[in-house]
Parts: sequence; structure tokens; C-alpha cells
Amino acid sequence: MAYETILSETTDGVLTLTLNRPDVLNAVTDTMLKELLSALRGAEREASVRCIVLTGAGRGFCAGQDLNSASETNDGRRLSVGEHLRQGYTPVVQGIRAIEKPVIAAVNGVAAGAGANLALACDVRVASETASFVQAFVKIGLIPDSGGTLFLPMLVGYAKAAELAFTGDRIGAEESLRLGLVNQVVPGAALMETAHALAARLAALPTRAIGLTKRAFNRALMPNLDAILDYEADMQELASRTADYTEGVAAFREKRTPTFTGQ
Ligand code: T3D
Repeated sequence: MAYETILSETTDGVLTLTLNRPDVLNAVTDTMLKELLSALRGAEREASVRCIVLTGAGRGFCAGQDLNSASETNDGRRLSVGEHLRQGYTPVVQGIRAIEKPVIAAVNGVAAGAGANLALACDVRVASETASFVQAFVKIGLIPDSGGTLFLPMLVGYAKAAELAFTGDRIGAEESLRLGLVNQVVPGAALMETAHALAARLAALPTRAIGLTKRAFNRALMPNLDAILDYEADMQELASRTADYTEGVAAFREKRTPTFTGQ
């Protein structure tokens, strides 16, 4: 199937989805969210797909929400941030967690905001030496969404999660490995070969058993995921009504340092 914002290719039971807006580090638009969801649902139905790899085109993995694009309903009404999360991001995160096939993030570069948390929603992360993670939300007055309030502390522990979420500091691949955010770090040139080799290996194993294992991990570790995504949307709605959010987004667009007032 041809998409506008992602590339999709299946080889030997492995579906590779490549976020494909490299000029903006694969920042997320509504079209991209719809296409990702459609690709995940297709992969769920298609028995010949037995493992999925998610990666980004160019030098970035994904810069999170496209801060220059507005989200609208079919009748042209502008969506609130909370509504946008519920309609756009939540189904994709739920889709990654619900599909009973392994999903590997091949993190080729910077993963920021919701882009970082889409990577964290995956089962396994292989990172290139140039990969980095940024919980960028705070820099525009927002809270970690797309499951970040669950996945981040689950992977790195609460103290480090709080530090990363509160500061918005960018951490590199080696630090991410040390913290347990990624499974493996490899040279950039070897990233896709390494991710595909792991994917091909998993695709040749008993898919049903792996899927049931994933379902059991979901139950053991993330039984409240739906409620957490819903609560994040509520909190993000509140955050998006602050002056600091308006200032944060304006500063990003104007390429200047924001001045936050705490309001
Ligand atoms: O609205 C809702 O529904 C709420 C949902 C929220 C979910 C979220 O994801 S909120 C968080 C959104 N993302 C960010 O705040 C990250 C913004 N980007 C950055 O902080 C930096 O770009 C990075 C740390 C990711 C990378 O920095 P760097 O120095 O490697 O690259 P750069 O020069 O900043 O970016 C390269 C280009 O991509 C640049 O465009 P230009 O100047 O070459 O024309 C930049 O503007 C563009 N870009 C990067 N991120 C975004 C973006 N354009 C639109 N939206 C972006 N998120």
C-alpha cells in the first residue's frame, strides 16, 4: 500500500515501517498517525507479517508532534490537544502494544517528545551510535504523553524518569544503553542490518508464543495503559491551556529561547 508519510516494505516476514518526513526529523502529522495505525492494523491481519521494524528516514528517528501543523476534525474544527492525543496518538500506542507480534524500534537518530515515546512503546530498541532521546515536552510547557509517563519510569526507574521529564535533557545512545532505554547500540552503518537480523530471527520463531508472551507482559506490567493514556490526555489538555505552552511553541517556531513565567 502506498502512503504519503511513511514507507512500508515486507521482506521475509518482516514489515519495515519508515517514518518519512526527513526534512523535519520525521515530525508527526495527523496523516502520519493515520498511516501508522493503518499499517499496524494491516500487519495484525496479515499472517505472513511476523515481526515489525519501526525506523526513521534521514538523520532523525522522530521529532514528535509537528509543531507547525494544526490538527483538525473532518468538519474543519481545530482539535484541542487532549482530543488530538485521544484520536491520534493513543490508538497508535495501543496498536504497538496490542499487536501480538514483536515490534522493534531501530532508532537511527534523535527521538524527541512523542517520537521518543513511540520508540519506548516498542518491545525492543536497537540504537545507532548517533541516536538520542529527549523528553522534549517540558521545553514547550507540556507533559510526557504517548505512554511516556508509564514507559519511561518502567524502563529507567522513577528518579531518572523524573529528571529526564522535568529537565528535557537530551541523552545519547551510550547513556540510553546504560539506563536500559535501549537494548543495543551499533554503528550507524550497521543499524538496519542489525535490526533486520534480529527481526528475521524473531520472525522465524513461534509467532503465536511470542504474541502470547507479549500479551502476558502487557498484563503484568501495563494493565492500566488505556487509563494512563486517557489521564495523560487530561493532563496535556491542562498543560496546553497555560501561557508557558503558548510561549514554548512560539519560541520553537521563532527559533529563540523561551521565557517561561510558570503560568
Ligand atoms: O499537539 C498535540 O497534539 C500535543 C502532542 C504532543 C506530542 C509531542 O510530541 S510534543 C513535543 C514536540 N516535539 C518537540 O518539541 C521537539 C522539537 N524539536 C527539537 O527540540 C529539536 O529539533 C530536536 C532536539 C528534535 C533536534 O534538534 P537538532 O538541533 O538536531 O535539529 P533542528 O535543527 O532543531 O531540527 C531540524 C529541522 O527539523 C528544523 O527545521 P529547519 O530549521 O531545518 O527548517 C526544525 O525546525 C525541524 N523540526 C524539528 N522538530 C520539529 C521540527 N519541525 C516541526 N515540528 C517538530 N517537532
